[in-house]
Amino acid sequence: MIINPGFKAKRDKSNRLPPGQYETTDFPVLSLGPTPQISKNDFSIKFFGLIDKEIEWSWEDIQKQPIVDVKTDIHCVTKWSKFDTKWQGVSIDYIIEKLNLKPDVTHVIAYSYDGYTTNIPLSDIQNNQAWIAVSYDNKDIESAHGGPVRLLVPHLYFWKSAKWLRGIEFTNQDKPGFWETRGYHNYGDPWKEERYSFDD
Ligand SMILES: Nc1nc2c(c(=O)[nH]1)N[C@H]1C(S)=C(S)[C@@H](COP(=O)(O)O)O[C@H]1N2
Ligand SMILES: [Mo]
Repeated sequence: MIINPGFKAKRDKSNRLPPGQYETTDFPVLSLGPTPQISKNDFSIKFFGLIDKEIEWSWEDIQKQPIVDVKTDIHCVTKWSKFDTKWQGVSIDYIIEKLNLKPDVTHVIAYSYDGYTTNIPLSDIQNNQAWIAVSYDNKDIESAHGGPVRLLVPHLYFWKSAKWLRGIEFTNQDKPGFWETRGYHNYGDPWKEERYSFDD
């Protein structure tokens, strides 16, 4: 039997480090520009696209949704990995249940307050793989790390986890985002080292 090495490593707790990564214990900040300051009062997030009815939540609305704890390793394409980061957030599964997606949805596009976008296949944000994070270690997410609300998709390189999230579109078209149109890999699996588009 041939075992995919990435698959094996993912399940082997003694090897949590994807190829080419090193472990860091601090939390580096990686942003393409200045940190936008979005107050909780001004914040809202919209879910739109190929769905029955759009949902728009204020910060207060999000607090009324089921918020779960997520403990996960994260992997940045610049080669740092951080183990056991602790977030609190709303599962995308829960949001998808409410939205009633059209059957032709294949991708989601995350939109951020700084103009950043990123594309993710629908199947990668389903089944307990992605969250709308509202706090980090039970404290507000620092602005530099994407507060008030960021996307968390930890099984892909961290550039897919859009900071300062303001919307998620459900679409039947793949729309490569900020980094994906600038040479980063379209999918970004850390276990396969899908860093740049020539890593195919
Ligand atoms: N809106 C937005 N989201 C973003 C970015 C950004 O510049 N803008 N940078 C991405 C990149 S390249 C990485 S590695 C992570 C970094 O998150 P951190 O600053 O909390 O470590 O956020 C991702 N999300
Ligand atoms: Mo990154």
